Amino acid sequence: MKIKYLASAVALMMLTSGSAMAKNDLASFHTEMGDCQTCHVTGKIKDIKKSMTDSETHENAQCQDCHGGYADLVNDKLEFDPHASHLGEINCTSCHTAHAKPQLTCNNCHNFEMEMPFADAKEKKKWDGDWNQDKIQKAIAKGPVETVDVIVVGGGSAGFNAAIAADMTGANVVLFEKAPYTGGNSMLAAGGMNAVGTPQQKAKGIEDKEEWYIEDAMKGGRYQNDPKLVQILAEESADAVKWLGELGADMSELKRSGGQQAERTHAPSGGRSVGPYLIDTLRKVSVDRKMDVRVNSRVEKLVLNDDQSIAGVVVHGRHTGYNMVAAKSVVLSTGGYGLNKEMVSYYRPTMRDMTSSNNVTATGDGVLLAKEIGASMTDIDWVQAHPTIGKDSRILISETVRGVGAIMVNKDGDRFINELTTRDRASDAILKQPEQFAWLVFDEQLVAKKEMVRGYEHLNMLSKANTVEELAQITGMSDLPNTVKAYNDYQVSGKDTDFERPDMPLNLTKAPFYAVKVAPGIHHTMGGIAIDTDTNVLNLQSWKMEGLFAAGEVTGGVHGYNRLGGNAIADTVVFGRIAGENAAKHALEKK
Ligand code: MEZ
Repeated sequence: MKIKYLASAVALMMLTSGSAMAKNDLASFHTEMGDCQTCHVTGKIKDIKKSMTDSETHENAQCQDCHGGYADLVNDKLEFDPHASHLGEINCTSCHTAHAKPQLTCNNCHNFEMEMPFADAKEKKKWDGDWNQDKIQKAIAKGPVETVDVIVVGGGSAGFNAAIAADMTGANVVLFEKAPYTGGNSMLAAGGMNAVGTPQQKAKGIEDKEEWYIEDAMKGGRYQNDPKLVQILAEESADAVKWLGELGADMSELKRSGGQQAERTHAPSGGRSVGPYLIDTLRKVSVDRKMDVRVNSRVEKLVLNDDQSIAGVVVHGRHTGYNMVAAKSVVLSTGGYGLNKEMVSYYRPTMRDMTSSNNVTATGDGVLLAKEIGASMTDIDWVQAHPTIGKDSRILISETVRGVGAIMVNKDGDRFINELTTRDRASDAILKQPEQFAWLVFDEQLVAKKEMVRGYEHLNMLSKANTVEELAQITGMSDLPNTVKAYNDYQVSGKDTDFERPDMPLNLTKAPFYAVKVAPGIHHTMGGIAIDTDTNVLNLQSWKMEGLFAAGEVTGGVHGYNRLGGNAIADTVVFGRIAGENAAKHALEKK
């Protein structure tokens, strides 16, 4: 599929003029219109160097000044608007980079052809993989250039929740994000957030209990979870939904994820994906509270005092270089290592060649930083394959598609498992099917309930037909008509005698009918840094490392060997908040 993206009336003219087309980087394009001052504070190189922030704050404000905000960039020539996708309101220079290749392009994850303007700059000095030990040591020797109370490393949901909680506790906080945009893996989360005992459950008359939440998470994790962490997850989950509500997030929809006894996966209304929605809400809160959030800022070292307490970090800014920033507390919230090939090969060699639904940021930085200073790891080798990643793609087909009613069948159109089983079991079952893939099949009733399915359609991932027979013919699933008939009968009787699926909210009767081809791919790294119930990072002797906290996917213990759908966002919000509050209290006590 080709997506025509045209920025604005001015950019449209420039883009279609021959000379501008040849200059597919913002710098050469804009120098034709004026001098460097068009984008930078002054036109003089030495002043530009001094004035550049790592977040390219002035430069991005200039883009908006001339072109307007994202809403002004919507163009009727677009098949769909990439600005309204899961990226949310991120810096223009995240994707359209001035002097060097952008870090983030849609083609990193999507496998359709995408024409994106100003995305083809020359590869200049590589910032991405450049961790320079000499420069780190020089920055430490020079001493801190700044002092704050709390440093949060990583700007996904755990990081934002920690930073906001620390800010509300009265600490002076800086959040460093290595990517040119915040959001991390969380911004790709689709399904929702598990919580028990919420007003949302009460309003729908859903019976649920903390004991059931704990039982489900422990059973799903093959009883390898840390029960104390799971108890906190369950006990604090309703308050976490309330806190998100107070921050402006509507989590009013409810559904059931695999391995759960009740509908407890909370999501925004209208069937929208939870991740981009939540991250946009948290970003706005950080802006309203005037918090210090810096992108293009990669923490490359945790610095300790002689007594082994936290002294601060060395951060590598894309423009400002290597600097030490002092703080009494550091929160690690860098996410998992699902996209670090070396780490996956080392810890889970059997998954080395699997696709992954993860954001390009999921490279395990926090684990590496913490290990280097002697932190202990829990279940570090447990990696989750999500059963339904779009086949030959990196796009997650949310588990909630099954939760809302889709059936899962093999290449011949036969069901082979209870669709609402846990992810490990579903993935294993798919890998035992002929050609190791499956189809999710559903009808128009489901599409009407789940807005996110329209996104899959835009991405040309769906096969679509007016009858089940026609769908069977175009996909080669010869047994599908019989399977659908049997399933519809089970749905009416409320008893699935083939696979004992516990919940069948929809039948498949309303045209058009759809199918999407899926296969397992790396989704979540369950193991990571060992923490206690206050989110203190533990060392190899299980002593807490003073001033160092961690939350979210970078930690281990919460999910055991297998995470249930909806427990990742719950983990990031519950433990992100705890980490932020405790980090702030610790720093303020030590002041
Ligand atoms: O928690 C998750 O990973 C989740 C619900 C994913 C999904 O399939 O939507």
